[in-house]
Amino acid sequence: MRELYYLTDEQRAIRDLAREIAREKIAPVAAYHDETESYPEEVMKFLAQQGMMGIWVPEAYGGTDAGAMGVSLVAEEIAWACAGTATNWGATPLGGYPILLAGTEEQKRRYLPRLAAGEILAAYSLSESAAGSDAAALQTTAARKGDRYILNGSKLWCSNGSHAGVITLFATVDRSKGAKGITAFLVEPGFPGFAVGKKEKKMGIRASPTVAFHLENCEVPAENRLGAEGEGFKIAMRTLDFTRPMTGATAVGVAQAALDAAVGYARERRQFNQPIAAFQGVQFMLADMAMQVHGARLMVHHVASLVDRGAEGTSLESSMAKCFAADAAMRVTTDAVQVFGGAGYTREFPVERFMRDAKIMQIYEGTNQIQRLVIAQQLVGRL
Ligand code: COS
Repeated sequence: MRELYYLTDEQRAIRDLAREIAREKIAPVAAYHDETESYPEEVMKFLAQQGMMGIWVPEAYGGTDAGAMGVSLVAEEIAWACAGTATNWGATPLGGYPILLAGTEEQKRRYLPRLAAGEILAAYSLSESAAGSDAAALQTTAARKGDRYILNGSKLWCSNGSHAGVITLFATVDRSKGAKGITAFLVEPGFPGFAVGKKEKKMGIRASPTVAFHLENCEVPAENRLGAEGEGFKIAMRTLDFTRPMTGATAVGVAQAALDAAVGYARERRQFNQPIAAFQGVQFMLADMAMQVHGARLMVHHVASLVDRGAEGTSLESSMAKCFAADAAMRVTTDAVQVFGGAGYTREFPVERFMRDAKIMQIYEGTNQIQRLVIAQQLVGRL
């Protein structure tokens, strides 16, 4: 594929460094961490050493300020090698972006430099057992008591939550107010009353821990409230507008990896005295896969460039990019398994992992049904 002419030299340099790390350090251990469901500790440390944790952070707080495009480029490259590692990496911009959006100067100075350096990682905790797609229905409570808030409840499905030094966690100060009661807090795992709960056993992205949190009279200093009481839902949604393109980019990375593997295998594998790539049926599959990957990437880059130009209200383009890219990844990885035939169904080849990993892209950061709902609401309004 031809070079993407619209990238700046800086964006190309960031992408090329991420590509090198992904191919040399991450790809060789991806199958191991998938198989053993273990945390890629060394890889995460290396990403931090190479300055990859701070690309979304402004220079004033120690980052490289590469914006949504930088985040998308890096997410794609890491996901090409290991979608679980990309999820661990992406949890920090996801958990940290609310600080950029709504943090006080003091909060920014306290957390952003450490996040940029990779000294601590972040996570984002919105979901609960009864509040998945219906995020505003969350039940975890926060009650002000003097100079602190007391939080009670349980959160679910937090990516990289067990390894985060700060978690942007959403609770309600008044359940009767629905979305308008939701408030964001910066919770540290050492706060009294905070505990990490069970780690899910998952189909894919097994290098990424997905955990529950339990808050039992958890004490959060009032200075760790992010934004005003009741502003949390909007902070949560605006953050997702920023990070859904990153999820789309993760899906593009997995899809590109599946396409690369399928092309390589189709050229090598011989049946009926010729490489299977010589059959038009296989060629058409590969051509459709390539168009899906390319289209998804362009949608992701389009919304990333909108965000970086300071466009207001990118929900439509963010949801389109996330939804299209995730569906593309599911289709492309499924077809890659088909091109590999029986071999693709075994764990000797990576395409079955890509297919399992792609599935979560249609679910996390808002299911693709929720994305379609957001898109439709932008088209026809609220009826
Ligand atoms: N940016 C800013 N404000 C937003 C917003 C956005 N992208 N989306 C919604 N809001 C505001 C609305 O404008 C509304 O404000 P007002 O009451 O002042 O008008 C408020 O938030 C409530 O919005 P809405 O009524 O649309 O909320 P719903 O309860 O209907 O929920 C969906 C909206 C379904 C889109 C939301 O719950 C959602 O995204 N769910 C999926 C959650 C998710 O992605 N989970 C995974 C995340 S963890 S990785």
